[in-house]
Amino acid sequence: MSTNYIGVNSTVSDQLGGYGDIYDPTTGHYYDFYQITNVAPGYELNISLNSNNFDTSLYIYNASTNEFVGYDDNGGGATNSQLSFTPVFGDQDSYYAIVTSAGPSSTGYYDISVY
Ligand SMILES: [Ca+2]
Repeated sequence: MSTNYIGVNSTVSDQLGGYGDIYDPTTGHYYDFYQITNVAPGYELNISLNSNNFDTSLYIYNASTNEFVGYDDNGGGATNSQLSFTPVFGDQDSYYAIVTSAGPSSTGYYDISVY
């Protein structure tokens, strides 16, 4: 698993289905993983995932508890994703944002923001 990083109060532009991306042949989806850095526990985070190329889906995963703490498909308007969650003290370095598409075999450019 190749992991990228995104800090709080920043935006990353990347490509789903780009070189080195994870592809799961059982679901037909590409995935990009981001560890969220500079997290302050107890303060709500808002994550936005926008693309003009594909219908986005966004998951938030807590690697400490091994649980998904959030999922959104179209909460960001049109086919874009947006969700909020409040990081728990002690798990502030354990949160991952997982970028993928709603349907299979989708690729293209996107922006992910954490605020
Ligand atoms: Ca969507």
